[in-house]
Amino acid sequence: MAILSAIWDFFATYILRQAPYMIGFLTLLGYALMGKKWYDILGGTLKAIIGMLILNVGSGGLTSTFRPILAGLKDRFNLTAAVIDPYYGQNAVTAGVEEVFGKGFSQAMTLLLIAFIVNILLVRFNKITKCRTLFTTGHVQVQQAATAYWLIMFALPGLLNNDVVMLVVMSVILGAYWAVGSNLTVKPMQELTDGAGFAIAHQQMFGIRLGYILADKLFGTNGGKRQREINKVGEMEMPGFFSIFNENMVCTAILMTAFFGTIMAIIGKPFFVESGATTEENNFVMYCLTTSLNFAVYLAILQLGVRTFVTELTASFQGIADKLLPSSVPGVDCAVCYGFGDANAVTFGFLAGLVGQLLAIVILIVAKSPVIIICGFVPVFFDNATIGLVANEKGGLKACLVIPFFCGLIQVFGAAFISGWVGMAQYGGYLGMFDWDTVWPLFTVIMKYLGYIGAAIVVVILMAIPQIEYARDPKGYFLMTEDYEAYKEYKGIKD
Ligand code: ASC
Repeated sequence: MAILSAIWDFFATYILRQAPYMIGFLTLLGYALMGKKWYDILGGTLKAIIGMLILNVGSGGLTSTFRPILAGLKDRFNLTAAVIDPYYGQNAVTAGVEEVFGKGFSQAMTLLLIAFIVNILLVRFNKITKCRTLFTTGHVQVQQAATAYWLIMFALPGLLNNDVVMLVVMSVILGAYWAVGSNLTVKPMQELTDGAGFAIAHQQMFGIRLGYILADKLFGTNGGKRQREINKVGEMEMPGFFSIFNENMVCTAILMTAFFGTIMAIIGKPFFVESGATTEENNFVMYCLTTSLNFAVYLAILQLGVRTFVTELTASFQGIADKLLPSSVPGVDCAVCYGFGDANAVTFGFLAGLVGQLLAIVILIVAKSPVIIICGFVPVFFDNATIGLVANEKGGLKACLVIPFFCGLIQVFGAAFISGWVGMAQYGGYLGMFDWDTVWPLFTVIMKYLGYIGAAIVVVILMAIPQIEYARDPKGYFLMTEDYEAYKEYKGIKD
């Protein structure tokens, strides 16, 4: 028993919660189930792990470079503000959960494990549930389990009396959200990647589907019902000077230098010297330039990581889909889709979202809101870049700018509302990603006012979503993940 528990602990800590090893584990399992030779399994597994580690260098580099800059705005303007960022959010839970609810953080990790099992079961029985996606992004699951733990305890304080019931209720809700949310991204991702065979398992899954629908309805061809030329980023003829913007690295470099250069200039050199990011002797303009250019560098690294592991993961997952989880695809980090579609849409989506967030923050300050939010890099970049990329695919440049702009507003207002209401803002941060500023606050309101009936309603709403999608296209629904070429033929989609 002790050995089993040690193995389980090791698995939970070093595999399940570490995306590179989780992806590696799935690749290994998939290839083994396909009966591949041991050296092919080894090679594929290593490529999957290394690819994901490279992706982490890119996304980690972006976050560690640009997070302090945005957070610096808080100091520059002497704001007492909650930072919306998954890591600040997680710290807020660790710091406050004992004090507010008298419960330890470790239960949130138990919640993660049980919710993951719920996700597996929902996919295993997808003939009934219609859920096709397995969450594989462990670090995100930790952050979400922590936040859900707080929100649900706040909404249903009666659960505090019985740990077992509490964990069961929470796991069903969170596991259903993982399965249903990532399932919502299957269609947008299959279209974006021309059937690469993955979904997104991240923090803006409802946002992706909403962006996809709105981009099509408002800016696109409305499901093919309307003829409209959509001008996608990257497909437009840019005249003269503007033609250099077609090159992703150049475009990112120019725009980021303009934006971050301005923000850094506003914050001022002393802040960066004090925080140890640069020195008094170093030229500040050159420092700002290099920092801004690094944006393009990290994006390029991130895309290299995606190219390294995606094919391995999706090819090997076929073994899992054939033997263990029929018709399923892996749900992966949102950054994985940045290797597809138009890379400039990533940059435009992010900037439009940043403008939205900054405007919303100014509105909060002017309106003297009791909770002030400061944008964290992770929500403002990873949410809006992802939604922008999908919106561009469906509705072109206008969709890629307008939809993330509104997402930016919603993220700040949603986060201000929920983090103030549930008492997380005073611990300095909130998860703040799109779904957690929209769908989860809604769930929390429903549960707070309707109690256990509300919790049941939340689960019913979640479980109804894949059923509705299935009912609208029973023939194409599973075909989309099983055989995308056949699906395209059936739908009459041209290459
Ligand atoms: C998150 C989070 C990160 C990033 C990363 C994006 O939500 O916690 O570290 O997004 O997953 O690639």
